Amino acid sequence: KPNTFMPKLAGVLLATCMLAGAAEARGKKLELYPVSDATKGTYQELCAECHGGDRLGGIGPALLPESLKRLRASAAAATIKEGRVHTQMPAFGDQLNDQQIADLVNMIKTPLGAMPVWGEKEIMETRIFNEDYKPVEKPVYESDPLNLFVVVETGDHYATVMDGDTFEPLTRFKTQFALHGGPKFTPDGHYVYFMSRDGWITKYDMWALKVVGEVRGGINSRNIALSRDGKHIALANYLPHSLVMLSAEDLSVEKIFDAESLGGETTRVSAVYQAPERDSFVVAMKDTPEVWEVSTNPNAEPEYDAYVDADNYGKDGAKPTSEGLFALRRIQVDAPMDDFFFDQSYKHLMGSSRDGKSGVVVDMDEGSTIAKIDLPGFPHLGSGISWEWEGKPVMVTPHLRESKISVIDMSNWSVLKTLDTAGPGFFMRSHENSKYAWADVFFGPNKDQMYVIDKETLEIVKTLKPLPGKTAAHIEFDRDGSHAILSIWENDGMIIIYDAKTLEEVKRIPMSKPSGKYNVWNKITFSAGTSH
Ligand code: DHE
Repeated sequence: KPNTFMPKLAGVLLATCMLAGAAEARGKKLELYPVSDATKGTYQELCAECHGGDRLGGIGPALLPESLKRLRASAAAATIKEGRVHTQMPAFGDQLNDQQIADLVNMIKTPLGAMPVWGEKEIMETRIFNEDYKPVEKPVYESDPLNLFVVVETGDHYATVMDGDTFEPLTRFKTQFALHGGPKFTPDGHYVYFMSRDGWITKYDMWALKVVGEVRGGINSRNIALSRDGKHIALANYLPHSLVMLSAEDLSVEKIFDAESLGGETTRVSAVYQAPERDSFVVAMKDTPEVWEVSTNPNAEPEYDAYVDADNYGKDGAKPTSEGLFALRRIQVDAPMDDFFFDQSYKHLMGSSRDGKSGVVVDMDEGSTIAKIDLPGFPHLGSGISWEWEGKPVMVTPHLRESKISVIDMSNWSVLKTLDTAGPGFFMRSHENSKYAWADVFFGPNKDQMYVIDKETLEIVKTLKPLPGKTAAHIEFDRDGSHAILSIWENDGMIIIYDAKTLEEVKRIPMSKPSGKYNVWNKITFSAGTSH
């Protein structure tokens, strides 16, 4: 049974013919060809034990096109040939020739013939608890439990828990392979939940500093959210097309929504977010023009599906389709929306169009689109942050494909200002107590730069280059906003702590590709300076 308490054969089967790799590198689609019986045999003989006979994963990760999208065929080939460091993926270069490796890459990049079944039974069979874990009455350390940081290190698949006052690590533990998205803390900061792209959810006790248990809720997953009361976990899946509700207490399945539009069209689920002010989850659908709101209030009023009886929507005579806990409300939008940003009241949702050219604002109470914003260059709304500027709220977002940062006036949903940068960015952060917002350059030759923006003048006031040539990304603040922590995104990377006022460096701590850092206080208070 796959679990993180046993040594893992995690590693991605890799590989490919150099030609195919070069084609992919140039952005061309990989030309797939039929998988031969010989290749299927090789897979069963050498790969299936760790990655599953069905390629859905086991002690090693899933080997499906959805899971391997970010891995070039040439890199996949190299992994098969040479193995992968920090994992137990062995090298097969002595047993397989280049063509056999290319054939294996072709196989793992080929979609499964049918949607894998991953229902309650399959999920529950993966659930496992840590026998070494014992609940504790109070934290086993002296540090302020609400000023701890969790640092996710995707270089070697570990996480570090760090004291936010002394910046001393308290512990470091093995995680599932390829965690993605922010870990989610319970409202009291006692527990935190991590998610891996292969759908594993890990419950961790921040007081005992121990893993509690794990469950695999999906085959290829996007992110998780925790309900306002900390009792329910929602998991957004690409594979299968589902939204899974789990008990945060014991990780058991509470409900599975098949992701389908009212018209019956199936869809991948892009992401799920907690809307604390609304006591609900808000869900982004990748392929259908709907936004879902799922109530986390057991006493939620009945909800009515608009198409059931459009004229009587919500009135006497219309048939309720759901009520109470997990009541589902569907909001129809013009086109599927990808990435979400919410204002602090969670009344307004901003989504980006899939072509990356515009932002759409939805009034969540009315369930209708109230504005469209021209925002070319793939705005990364999920990293957007907001603050008050000259008496009105502004939202500031990096762009994934253009070298700019956009400032949006949220009082009339117009672009107030555009800041030019030296490359597209990914993450932004600020803190209520800081006069600065930080934004990275994530792509291109200037990915070693980090901008500091004055929140009053809306100007870049400083460009930091902590380690020339090395990606500087993702900032998080400590609880009182007096320090900003930056990641150097390299396998032999580090975090760098800055005085948030003087912008002077305070400390460097080596870490293995610290992809994100999460401060308990900033996360549980839904600070406006952090992505939610
Ligand atoms: Fe992420 C958060 C989607 C690629 C690192 N990313 C999120 C969230 C979403 C998202 C919806 C918010 C989830 C949450 O925190 O609950 N990410 C996507 C994509 O659609 C995209 C562009 C393509 C994909 O492959 O899924 C994508 N993301 C990446 C990466 O390539 C990154 C840089 C490396 C990685 O680890 O995969 C990456 N994403 C992150 C991180 C967060 C994140 C570190 C959490 C940010 C935070 O501070 O909260």
